[in-house]
Amino acid sequence: MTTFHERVFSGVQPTGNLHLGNYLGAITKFVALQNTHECLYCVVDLHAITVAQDPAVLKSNIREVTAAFIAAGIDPKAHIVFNQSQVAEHAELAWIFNCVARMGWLNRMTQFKEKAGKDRENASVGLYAYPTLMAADILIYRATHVPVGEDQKQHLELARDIAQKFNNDFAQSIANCGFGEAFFPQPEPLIQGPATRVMSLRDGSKKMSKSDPSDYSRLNLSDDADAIAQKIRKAKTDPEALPSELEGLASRPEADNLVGIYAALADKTKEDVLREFGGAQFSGFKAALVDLAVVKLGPIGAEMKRIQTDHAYIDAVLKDGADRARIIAAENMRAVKDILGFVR
Ligand code: AQP
Repeated sequence: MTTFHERVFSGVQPTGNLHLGNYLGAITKFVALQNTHECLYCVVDLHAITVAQDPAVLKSNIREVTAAFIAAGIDPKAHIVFNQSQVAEHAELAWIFNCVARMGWLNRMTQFKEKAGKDRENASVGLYAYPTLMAADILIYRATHVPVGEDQKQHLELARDIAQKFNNDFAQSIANCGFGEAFFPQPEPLIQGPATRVMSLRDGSKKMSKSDPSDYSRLNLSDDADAIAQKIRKAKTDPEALPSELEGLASRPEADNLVGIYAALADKTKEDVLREFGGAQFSGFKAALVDLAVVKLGPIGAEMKRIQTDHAYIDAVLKDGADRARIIAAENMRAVKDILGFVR
């Protein structure tokens, strides 16, 4: 068995409206992993252009995500923070993975079906091939661990399938090039805690998402205390009091969602929250949630806005991160070319 150096990679798309789901499902995990792993955190701008983007807005969104990373506690000196388009090897390896992945695998991807909707003929080829680029993002660094929200689980499984097929298809060449039994690791998804799938505040059956037309469906990281309070107060609930046991949330998606959000923000389990609030009416629970959310999110939002205005600083962080990422990516790309038999 080949053993791989443990390395974390993950990304966030610069598509605006960065929200609580992105924060609890991904960014808080990014922050925690810095203590135990070497980490690369990427603003995945090549993924963003799989749907139409206004160039000026895209630039601003790239800086917004970078500012959010730093405001949340990611240290761009100790780890690597960069935007994907500055490291050409992501796209280069993605092409190779397009030739490894099978049409049947991509045809099963539910995110493409959801995002393309009924107008599939008009979706970009990039939207369809999105998961092979995501596999390349991870595997160009031979990353072993990938913190993501639950919605990315299927894409991570595809990345594992691609890694395995590459290792199998080129097994002889991988050994001949001195890499032992496998060149790529099987990247492990890290999907843990009470908020791996934060739901819309307006509809407990829909994921909280950047593209929801209703701003009341999500808490944006840029929301101030008033907006946070208003959105939580207006969040959809049911008429029952909160249960004392987890089973009592089973068919109550909105209640389950708010309890999960509270638990994640308080760094507790849902059981802990229900022990504290079981029997309480939503009015009281929502007031406690507002206080907690304002304390936890308010300072991050304010810091994000402050950092975001300093373009020179952010752009320097991204350039420095890209320069360091490129060193790892270029070395792995050279190895892939040798394995494939390209002349270089
Ligand atoms: N609702 C969510 N709950 C938990 N985690 C979530 N993530 C996204 N939404 C939730 C996680 O955040 C990370 C970055 O996501 P992304 O920027 O790559 O893109 P996304 O999943 O397309 O974001 P949205 O908000 O869902 O956008 P749209 O509206 O375009 O569909 C990922 O780790 C993701 O799992």
